[in-house]
Amino acid sequence: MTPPITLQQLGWDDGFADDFEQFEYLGMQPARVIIAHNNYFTLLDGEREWLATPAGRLRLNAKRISSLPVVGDWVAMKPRKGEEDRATVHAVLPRRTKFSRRSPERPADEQVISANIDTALIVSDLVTDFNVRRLERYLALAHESGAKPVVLLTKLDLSEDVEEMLEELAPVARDAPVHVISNVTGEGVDLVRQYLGPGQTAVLLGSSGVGKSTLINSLMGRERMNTAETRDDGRGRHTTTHRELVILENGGMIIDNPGMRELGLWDSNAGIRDSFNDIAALAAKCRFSDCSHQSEPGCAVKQAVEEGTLDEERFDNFHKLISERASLDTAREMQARLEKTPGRPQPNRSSRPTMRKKKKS
Ligand SMILES: Nc1nc2c(ncn2[C@@H]2O[C@H](COP(=O)(O)OP(=O)(O)OP(=O)(O)O)[C@@H](O)[C@H]2O)c(=O)[nH]1
Ligand SMILES: [Mg+2]
Ligand SMILES: [Zn+2]
Repeated sequence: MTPPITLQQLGWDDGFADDFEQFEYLGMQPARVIIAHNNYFTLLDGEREWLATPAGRLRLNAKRISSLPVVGDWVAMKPRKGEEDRATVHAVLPRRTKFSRRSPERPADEQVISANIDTALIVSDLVTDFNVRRLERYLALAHESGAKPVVLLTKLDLSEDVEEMLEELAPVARDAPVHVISNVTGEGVDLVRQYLGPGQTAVLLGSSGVGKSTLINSLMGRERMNTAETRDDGRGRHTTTHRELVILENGGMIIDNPGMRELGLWDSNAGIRDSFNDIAALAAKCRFSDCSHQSEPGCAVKQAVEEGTLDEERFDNFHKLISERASLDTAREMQARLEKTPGRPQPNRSSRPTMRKKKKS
């Protein structure tokens, strides 16, 4: 059991209280989602834990799966009569920040992974997982989320060419801080605590096996999370299977995630702009203001690639993310058109027949 924790310690403040006011009149109480299981959630309300499911109406009115609760969300809930520790979630309060990807199952839909996060800790190891192009992708998603992106490179104890990797990462991480850590020797782990002050929430993102759950154990000084067996290389198997918000002793909060294989960009204009601001600065010098940096004359971006001041692979990845963004727009347009076709079932709606309310005259 989690010890009693107040709403304020969970990050509740006047802004959330304002958003909640309308639900208070309806006899609801606020709570934060700390674990997302397949069909239910664990909530903390400042006093105790609840097992909760979304109300039928919330499910029904959620045009998109992204409107349903996720870990980190603040929700309006009501305890269920006659059922101990059970509650129903009636609404999700507006999210201040959210980390989203394109749903692997429904490519025209957004999948929100976690909400109300202050810091996105992007984790890679320095051994088998290190890949600057993938980190570039994570950084674009993190920039889009509204949270502060930070890169953590684990397994320092096993790596010999750290300097080389850091050099490769510097033009990609840009303003995002980069820390190297070892969960075995403990080196660098304390650096992570600066992002985990009381009431602050960080999320761990990264492939399976990079040591996300092990880092939580290092921070807590005990085996709080299940981690892969030491001999397991972590590939092809996910040790963590659900998303969970863990509360540290000092009151900081950290969300563990299963490793993500697919990381398709969702709304990413700001994310791409911010994480590729070096390319944006060059683009301002192109002869044509709408230059696509492909074959136009006077292209400052192409010139930088030719001169070697802009890494060609970074430039290629930038194009890849931009075209992914365009393909998402197409998928969404098609979905919108399908939804307008009469007689088509609406996506993500319950198959239960709805009783139509008579219009008040
Ligand atoms: N040598 C070394 N091993 C580490 C370090 N951090 C984690 N490991 C090991 O890496 C393996 C995977 O760690 P996990 O913490 O389970 O990885 P994860 O990122 O949580 O993986 P998923 O839950 O599958 O997403 C375990 O065997 C850990 O003991 C480190 O800094 N150094
Ligand atoms: Mg894990
Ligand atoms: Zn150009």
